[in-house]
Amino acid sequence: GHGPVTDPETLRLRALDALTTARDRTSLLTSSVEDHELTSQHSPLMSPLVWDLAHIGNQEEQWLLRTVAGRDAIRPEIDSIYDAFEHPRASRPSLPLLAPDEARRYASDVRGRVLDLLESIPMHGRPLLDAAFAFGMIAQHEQQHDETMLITHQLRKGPAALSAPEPPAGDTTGLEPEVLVPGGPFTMGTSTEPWALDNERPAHQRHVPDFHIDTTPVTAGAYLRFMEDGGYTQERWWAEAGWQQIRTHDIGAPLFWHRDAGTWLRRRFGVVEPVPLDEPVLHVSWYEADAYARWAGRRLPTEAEWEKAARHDPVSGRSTRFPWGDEDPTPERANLGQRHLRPAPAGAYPAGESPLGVRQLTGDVWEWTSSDFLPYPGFAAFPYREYSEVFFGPEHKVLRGGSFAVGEVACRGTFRNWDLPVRRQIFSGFRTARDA
Ligand code: AVJ
Ligand code: FE
Repeated sequence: GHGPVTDPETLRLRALDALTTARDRTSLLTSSVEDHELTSQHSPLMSPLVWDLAHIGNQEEQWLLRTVAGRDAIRPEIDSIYDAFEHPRASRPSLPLLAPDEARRYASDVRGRVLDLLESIPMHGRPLLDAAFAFGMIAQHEQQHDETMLITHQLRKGPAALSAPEPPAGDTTGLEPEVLVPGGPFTMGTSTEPWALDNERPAHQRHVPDFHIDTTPVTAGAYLRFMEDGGYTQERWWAEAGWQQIRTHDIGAPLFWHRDAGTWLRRRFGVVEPVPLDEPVLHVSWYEADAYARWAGRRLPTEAEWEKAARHDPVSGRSTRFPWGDEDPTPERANLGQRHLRPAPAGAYPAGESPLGVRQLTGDVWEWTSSDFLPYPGFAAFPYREYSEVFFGPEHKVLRGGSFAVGEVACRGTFRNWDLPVRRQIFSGFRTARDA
């Protein structure tokens, strides 16, 4: 269930569960390869995995032990090494990083002290403590780095280190290709979700005119038709900067795809397999998504359109927490939490559809929107400017919905992700829309 929980024991259990779930995943991602692979650089786009591990511990120490509990630093000399703003990812392998066993010991030392703190600290009285916010924020931070580490695993060369069961089957028979979302106001963002981050706040009214949106994310098969129709060779489909990027870097397919004897193959966590045509297309940039949409005679949805499709209940007029309602995600509703290491085919998760019948808005793939990452009216940075505020502006595009790699605690109908429009290593796909 949900609703404003105030009982401190319930809040403690929720925080404990979220922190423990995140740490289980972190442990798996950092123990499934040899230690020398934790310290090496798999891609200049990413940190060595051991940096993420100690950064997770360092953020937890800074927020929960120092800021919330007022403790002194355990290892003050390491703060600057794990400050994401001081060192670009490409330079992190040359920093004096904690070795894998030291990083593991540090993160678990911090965690032990945090769990002691959680047992005794009040769950109200300061904004950081209200509804255990700081603990929820730190669990989300760890899950976000677990997704980052999964991207590093995907970029890593060599035999598979991770495996997972297949996601449920998809079925689009009987599904209309698109859904009409009726125009009118809806509530965007939230002022009540206890662990919502600053950029999701506050709730406010938006007027969105009638529009149509795809029932499912765009599939690899549909994307292949764009490619076969010369999508990558015709400038007319491309934003100017996107055309520059694909020409400069000789891009002609999604990242991790290659052609072999006339068949398109893709590499996924160390396994090469034929591109599954019914799966949402993955690892495309905003420019590729935008070009496909134009070729299809359509456009990307705005962020407000996406959120209205995902949250607006036309019967009650209310915005729900998720497409299916207010209940937390379950394995029947959404592909989340790295439970499967791929998106489910289009049409999967009928139990997760929106009231208007839009599927797979939560989980599977991050969905590019046409919108720049901007603050909502009334935005206030909390608790630090470097989470969202410093990234607002036209250089970042918003992604919505969450991928199969996103932890449940870091996923809501209001959750906002953002990245540069050239990014392709992230678990990004899209769906298209059109004016009614
Ligand atoms: C919200 C996913 C863009 O990974 O850069 C992690 C999350 N912020 N540590 C990122 C984040 C600080 C952030 N994104
Ligand atoms: Fe971080």
